[in-house]
Amino acid sequence: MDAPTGTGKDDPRHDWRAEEIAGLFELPFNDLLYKAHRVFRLHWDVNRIQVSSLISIKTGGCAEDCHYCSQSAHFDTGIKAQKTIPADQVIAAAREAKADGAGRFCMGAAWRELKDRDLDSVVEMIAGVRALGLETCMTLGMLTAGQAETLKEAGLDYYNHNIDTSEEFFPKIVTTRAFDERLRTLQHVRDAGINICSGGIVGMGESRADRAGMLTVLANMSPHPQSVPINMLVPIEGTPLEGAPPLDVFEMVRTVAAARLVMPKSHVRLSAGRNQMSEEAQALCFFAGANSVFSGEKLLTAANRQPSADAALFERLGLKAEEG
Ligand code: SAM
Ligand code: DTB
Ligand code: SF4
Repeated sequence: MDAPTGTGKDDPRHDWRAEEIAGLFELPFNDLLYKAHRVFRLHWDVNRIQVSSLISIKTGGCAEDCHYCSQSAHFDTGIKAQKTIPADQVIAAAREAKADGAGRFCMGAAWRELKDRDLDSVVEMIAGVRALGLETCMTLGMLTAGQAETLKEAGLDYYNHNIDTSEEFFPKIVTTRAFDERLRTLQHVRDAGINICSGGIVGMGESRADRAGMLTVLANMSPHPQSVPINMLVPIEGTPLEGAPPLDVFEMVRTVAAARLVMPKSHVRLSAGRNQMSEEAQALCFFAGANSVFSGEKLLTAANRQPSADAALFERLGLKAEEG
């Protein structure tokens, strides 16, 4: 029996019920992967992968208490607060990332919200990175409607703002802001005409219902987020989640497959946690519908895969990087 999974080529659904998505997670693994891969093939060249490079433009000292994060000022993780990196250094890093094959350059700051005093330098970064022929992405915390418009005018292609988990589980993970505030910033980004990058984290002790709930919120956005990062928790010493029990990797694969099924035309990014995953598990994620990764030795503060290891893996799997 074929459940309605939004397979219409030109008409993705935005009316998912959480129970329907929870039902996808309950399918036998092979059935779920088969369904997801079929939808993947309908919409994408399954041998192409979008490659984003990540830089932390402002590290540490963040006012929020996200229980997974090395950069929160609330926890003693050994990450010291640093100043914002000057725009010319950020642009130089982007030039290197482009030479290494990245198509998109994602700039992240450990801010609760963007402050107007930082707007000029952020705008300079967007213009400089764009001039290199890279797609631009920023993740700077909460934005006002006016700030989102300014970023759009500067030429920002994507804004990353994750909902992280289900609305129900969210208060167990972050207490310094509300789930609704995340949605409000995403609305400002959407209204400004910037592409949305929004996803979450698995492996924080959430239930399947929470993973399904997170995907329900994302899949009922209209349009769907153009980019959906699925992060596997990288446990950070000193954070409340340092000892979170490791998630069965097949649950990560299932989350990627379900994301592919409910958001057929979005890039689904296999994000943080690749360094902790086997190459076989990553290949399963690529089969299930993941068609984007972060490249480079470092994420924001945590280690990522060696670029040479990624190049070898992509070669063995016949995956080619998308042009930026
Ligand atoms: N401060 C901004 C914000 O929170 O929107 C931007 C940077 S924040 C580090 C970007 C995202 O990275 C978070 O929303 C979370 O989903 C992910 N992330 C952070 N730390 C992580 C970890 N230890 N493991 C997995 N994902 C993580
Ligand atoms: C996203 O979803 N994952 C990236 C990016 N958006 C900004 C960040 C991952 C951070 C992993 C932990 C670290 O490096 O501190
Ligand atoms: Fe701050 Fe973002 Fe880390 Fe939360 S995830 S503590 S908002 S840097």
